[in-house]
Amino acid sequence: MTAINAVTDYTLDGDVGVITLNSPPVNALSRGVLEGIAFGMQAAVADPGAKAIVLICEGRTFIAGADIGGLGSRREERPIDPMGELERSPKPVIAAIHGTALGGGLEAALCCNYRVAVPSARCGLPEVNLGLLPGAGGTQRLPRLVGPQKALEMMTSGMHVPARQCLEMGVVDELVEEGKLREGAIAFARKVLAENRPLRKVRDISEKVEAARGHPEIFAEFRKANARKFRGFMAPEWNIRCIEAAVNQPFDEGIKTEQKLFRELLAGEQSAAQRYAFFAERQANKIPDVPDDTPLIPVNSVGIIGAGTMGGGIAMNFANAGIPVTIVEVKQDALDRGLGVIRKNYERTASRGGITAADVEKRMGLITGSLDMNALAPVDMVIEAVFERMDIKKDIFSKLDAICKPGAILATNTSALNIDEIASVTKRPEAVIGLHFFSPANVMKLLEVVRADHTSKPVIATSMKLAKKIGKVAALVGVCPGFVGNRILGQRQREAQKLMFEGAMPWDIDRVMYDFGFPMGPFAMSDLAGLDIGWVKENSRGETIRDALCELDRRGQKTGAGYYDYDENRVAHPSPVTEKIIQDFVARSGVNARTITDEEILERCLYPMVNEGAKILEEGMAIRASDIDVIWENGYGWPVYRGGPMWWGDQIGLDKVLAGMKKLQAQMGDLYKPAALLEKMVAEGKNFTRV
Ligand code: T1G
Repeated sequence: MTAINAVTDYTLDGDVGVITLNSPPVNALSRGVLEGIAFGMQAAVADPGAKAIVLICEGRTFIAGADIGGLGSRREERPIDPMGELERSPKPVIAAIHGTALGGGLEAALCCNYRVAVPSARCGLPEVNLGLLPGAGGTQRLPRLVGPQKALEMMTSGMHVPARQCLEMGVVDELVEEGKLREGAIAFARKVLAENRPLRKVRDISEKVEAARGHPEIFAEFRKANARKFRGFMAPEWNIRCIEAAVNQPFDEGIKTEQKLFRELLAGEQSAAQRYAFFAERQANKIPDVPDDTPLIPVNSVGIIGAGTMGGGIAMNFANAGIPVTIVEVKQDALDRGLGVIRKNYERTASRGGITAADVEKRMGLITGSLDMNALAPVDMVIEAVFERMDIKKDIFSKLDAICKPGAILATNTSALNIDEIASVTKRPEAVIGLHFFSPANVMKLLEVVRADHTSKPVIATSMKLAKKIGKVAALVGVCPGFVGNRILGQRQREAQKLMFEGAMPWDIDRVMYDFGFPMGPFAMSDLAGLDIGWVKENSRGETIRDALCELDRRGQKTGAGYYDYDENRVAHPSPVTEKIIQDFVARSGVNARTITDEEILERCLYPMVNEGAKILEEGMAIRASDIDVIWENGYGWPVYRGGPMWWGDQIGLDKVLAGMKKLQAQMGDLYKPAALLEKMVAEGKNFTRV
């Protein structure tokens, strides 16, 4: 065995030279890995005993892409050409794939003559999720292997394709036995030699791209079908343009196009924000006083109290992860209804091909209904998801305390109530934690894990790990009104309401939020959710615009009218009825309505969010600014290409945010008082997220 460098070694196994990379955690294409490939290839090519070459990785995965943290940093180093060394080899080169061959990792594999993989492996070009595109030839090679349509789907979604599908598409040439990748790859190399197979280069395979030449409709139709999903993002369009180049330009010209468009994205604000978001999501799992080796509590069974919208959605998360769930209701009809909704959700997913009918039955089989809380005695964790009333929650937790086994975690899904108060009725406050799911709980990625005063470190560590297991993005927050996400949302909602009394119409405010990149604005959201949440007809006195609308039975989309009028296709239209109601309210309030610019609407809605984030950090209700950004991207639709409220505040300039808050404070009082931390950051020339 020859050490090529610190992360690469070369061995001759019979007549096959094996280059092995070992650079934890994911064999990312650091300078060392790149040199390891280049110099390892030179050694293998020079080795007379090697008739074929295998490129393989130790650890959890084949190369999972470029070293994202190092992207964009300029370093003057000796030029090397690892991809060229692979592709120009005079001996057959076989990539041996396990784990996830992603981005530059798959691109390296595509420079090899052949690729083998274990069935559990997955391949993808997910650069789009980082606001980028494959910058090492993948945009030109992948379409040549799989055709432009599949390349469009893979590269603009960033999907990880399972090995079996990769085999069917031609990305992988053979599946080898699980756990025997090295042997399988060497055997495949020997087969290539024995059959005297050609030194096939992906760059020379042109049938599929030539067949697409002269059919611009492939791209036009794809763009049209995905316009809504790609709205505001640059990277999907730039990926599409590279695939068009693969179809219409010779390979080397296409590479030049790829390089040009890659550099444009890498230099842009969107990719900087999306690469920040990638690390922010992973940083959120790191809790300074809860070390990685904190013992975990096994959670192999879960109880849910409440089979309503939230309880049902939460239950699905665990069934999806193969964890048995007992869901408890108080009445049979509520339980039956809840289980029926779960089944319907699964069947809808199956009808779209997302899961199979067998998956539906398997997951439903993991969910047991009960009317008896004692059924929760053996479970490892209970999540309470009932009405937001403290008396009801206290009653439930005192019962759970008596029923559940020692060591069971008692979690509440409350979105705002004080978890310390809930914990106070139990003898095990150390086992009480908040797991704040977002509706629909089986869809929304965000989970706010709420640490109460006495919550133990094992319970926190277990909850954070469990979040990842059920496919959630978790952030640890503290006990305060609205925790972090809703507390910041309250700032935006208040300003939106106030702007209506100053002359802005709901559709003006929604448009500004939509154009900023949110999926929809606050008023469209309210119409979707229903204006009558918490509204009681008998007590309604028309004191607010919402009351006035509900009293006219304008309770949102479900009644065909709310802030907006909805046509038969549920398309929202500004409503003269709503406009009149608002104008009457404004007239009665004595305020002189004025024209409010889009810029003022944006600042009024977003600056107080940044300021509230600063207060949250001051109070220790979030560990770091990027956790706040993770929460707002994954729970409230903040556009990931804008990084999150705290990243955005840095981008705008905290001095500008501070000046804006001071101006509002001077005009409208201390509600807009700048956070001390915001003042401090500006005084010290610091920012929240830029490292
Ligand atoms: N670069 C640097 N660090 C990375 C990394 C990467 N590509 N991928 C993962 N990590 C770190 C991550 O920060 C974490 O660190 C640890 O590895 C485990 O990750 C030229 C330009 C591979 C599916 O986009 O999708 O190639 O927190 O917690 O859930 O065209 O990581 O432990 O300190 O996510 O098992 C393209 C990104 C790059 C893949 C594993 N590649 N990574 O998921 O573990 S751009 C990607 C992932 C590119 C070329 C272009 C996932 C994973 P720490 P993890 P996981």
